[in-house]
Amino acid sequence: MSPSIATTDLQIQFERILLTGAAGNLGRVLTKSLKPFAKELRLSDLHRPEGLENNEAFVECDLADKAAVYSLVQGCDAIVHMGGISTEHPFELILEANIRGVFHIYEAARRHDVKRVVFASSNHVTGFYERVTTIDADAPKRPDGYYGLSKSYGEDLSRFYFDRYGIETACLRIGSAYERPKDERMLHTWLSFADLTELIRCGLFTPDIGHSIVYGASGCRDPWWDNKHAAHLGFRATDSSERFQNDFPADVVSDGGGRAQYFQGGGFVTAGPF
Ligand code: NAI
Ligand code: 15L
Repeated sequence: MSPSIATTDLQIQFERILLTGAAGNLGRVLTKSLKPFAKELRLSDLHRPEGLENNEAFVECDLADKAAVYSLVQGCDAIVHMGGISTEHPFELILEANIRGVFHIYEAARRHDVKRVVFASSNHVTGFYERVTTIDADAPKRPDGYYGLSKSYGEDLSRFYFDRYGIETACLRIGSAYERPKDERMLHTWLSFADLTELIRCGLFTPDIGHSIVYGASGCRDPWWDNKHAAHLGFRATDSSERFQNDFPADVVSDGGGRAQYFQGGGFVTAGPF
């Protein structure tokens, strides 16, 4: 299906956006906040989220099931791919949900002529950089586990689908998207829900993004990530972790200590082996 974007009084909209991972922490937020971006949101997850309104279109689907993903994507003109395992786990589980899963999403996008994807990548693609360094999207990847490796694969896969088939993707290397930071590390990595929504809006509607990689963080005092290569997306954070600064003094170990406190990936760098 070709990307049929219609102009309304409010703003440009897609006909139907697929949101995977709709039952997850971020999916439940985005089910509401992405509504203005499409005439219809098609929601999907392994299980039906609680509290869906009657008119909300939900399709139960395991991302590891190729045929099911093909029919899930049919009729959509953009995809916001949030589904998958979101923390460090044994490789075999990550393989099914994240690696096979993202492949199925892109194959389905190719088959059904979907031309725009926003992919929830992660800061764990570069989790083995030290906290004292500031990196940009051109820094070589240094995944901090199987989970980070799966997101790295998703980024490479989406690059391939752009080069070969012209499917445009915004890869969002999301930091820590929660209502508020939970520890000192998240003063650097926090992404507010409002800024997450804005980042997705930029990923969906900015023309000619090709294949773009952008770190997803709100403002903070000492940023670890420089988004200079993603300036064309026009993302401007409106929130900042600054107001939580006093909640987490720098000299209090609040997120694991040791190697976890040395590297940007925090506790992910020491999770496992399984
Ligand atoms: P979450 O774990 O709450 O939600 C993920 C959803 O994906 C769950 O509802 C789960 O049922 C679904 N899922 C897992 N395996 C599946 C499969 N095989 N088929 C279909 N659905 C499956 O995670 P959260 O926090 O909502 O994150 C959403 C996305 O953003 C994830 O891809 C995560 O890796 C990514 N992300 C999140 C960050 C955060 O701070 N929350 C930071 C960086 C990336
Ligand atoms: C992620 O990629 C995870 O999905 C999320 O659970 C958080 O731990 C986040 O990164 C983080 O780095 O804080």
